[in-house]
Amino acid sequence: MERTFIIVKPDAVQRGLTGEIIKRFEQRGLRIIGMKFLRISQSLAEKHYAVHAGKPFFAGLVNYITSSPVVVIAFEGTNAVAAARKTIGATKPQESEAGTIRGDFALEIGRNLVHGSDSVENGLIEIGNFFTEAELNSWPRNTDPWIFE
Ligand code: DAT
Ligand code: MG
Repeated sequence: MERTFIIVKPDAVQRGLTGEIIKRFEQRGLRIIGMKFLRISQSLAEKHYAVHAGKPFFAGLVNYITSSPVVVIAFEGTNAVAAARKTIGATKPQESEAGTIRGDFALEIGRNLVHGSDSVENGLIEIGNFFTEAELNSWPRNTDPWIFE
């Protein structure tokens, strides 16, 4: 079962979109296996976005993601990484399709509401950065046979 890591970013929490965003992944069929509400530290933000270190937008990105609390979620499901990315929409909200989270609720790249892992490998690394093994529960959901073939 594939895993992916989601951040409901500060703008989404501030705008009261936390429930709306979690709902979209849940109704897609992804199974929550870990979730918490926290303020991301400077060092954790720099670790999470290490691939973007040195880019012109890096400082602003770290500043944004640490600016107020977020909700972090680990999800499980078939093709969880690609499914979540599709549900999130393109990085630049002006290119995000209507019906995606960013296409429905965002206008600017620096306020794009949600993070989703871009590969299975990175998903596992990101989950490991935010959760201990004890905080993750891969549980049998009663609806699983109606979502996973
Ligand atoms: P995504 O969040 O869709 O995975 P990404 O990993 O390429 O996108 O970049 C991480 C975040 O960094 C993205 O959500 C917004 C910001 N970002 C990316 N490219 C940017 C750019 N050219 N200008 C400003 N912010 C950018
Ligand atoms: Mg990314």
